[in-house]
Amino acid sequence: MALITRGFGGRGGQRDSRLPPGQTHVDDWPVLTAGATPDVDPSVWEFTVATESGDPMTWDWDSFRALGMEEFRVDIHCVTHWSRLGMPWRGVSLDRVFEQVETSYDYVMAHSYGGYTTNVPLEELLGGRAWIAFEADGEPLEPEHGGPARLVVPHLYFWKSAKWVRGLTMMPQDEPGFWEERGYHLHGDPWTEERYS
Ligand SMILES: Nc1nc2c(c(=O)[nH]1)N[C@H]1C(S)=C(S)[C@@H](COP(=O)(O)O)O[C@H]1N2
Ligand SMILES: [Mo]
Repeated sequence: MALITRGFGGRGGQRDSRLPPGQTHVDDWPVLTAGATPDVDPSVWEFTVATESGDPMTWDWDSFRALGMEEFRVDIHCVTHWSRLGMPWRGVSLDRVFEQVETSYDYVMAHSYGGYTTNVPLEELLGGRAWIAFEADGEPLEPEHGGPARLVVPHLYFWKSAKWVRGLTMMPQDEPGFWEERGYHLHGDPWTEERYS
């Protein structure tokens, strides 16, 4: 039986169908951070969702994780052309969060400790497609990878997966976050190469 190493199919002329156009598979996990790594202790970590009601919802470490931790295995795609395939994670689905949130707004700005922001349409955070992750590769998230908690939206380029996430703000219209203001695509679908605008 012939064994094909996944991700190196290009050599044999057969490309891994899990790789979006222009992406190369890596086995390591590069760190990409604009600025310093903030030091966020679980004892002070909070997650806040702000809506048009003016009365934000806030969870602490234990109450947020009690919303329901699940395991998920996904591929991640960085706009700088690397992808990691089949990564195991643990976290809380944003479906669990939005079961508790009342809003008529359709867009979300994710906010991080340290000031990073990124925008995502609400619909794309629902339907089992986005999580607040606490573990990756079977270990608590390293600080450099966004520990103690990060957003993971694997069907969009990885810059949408805000590290050190602290909350979400609902918005009536789509607005650019940190990288989107600096030329990255407002949406960021890797399959249609929405890299830059
Ligand atoms: N808070 C924060 N989140 C962030 C970033 C950042 O600089 N700050 N970089 C983004 C980018 S551009 C990428 S590719 C991924 C990288 O995540 P990693 O360092 O865990 O690979 O995080 C995204 N989330
Ligand atoms: Mo990135």
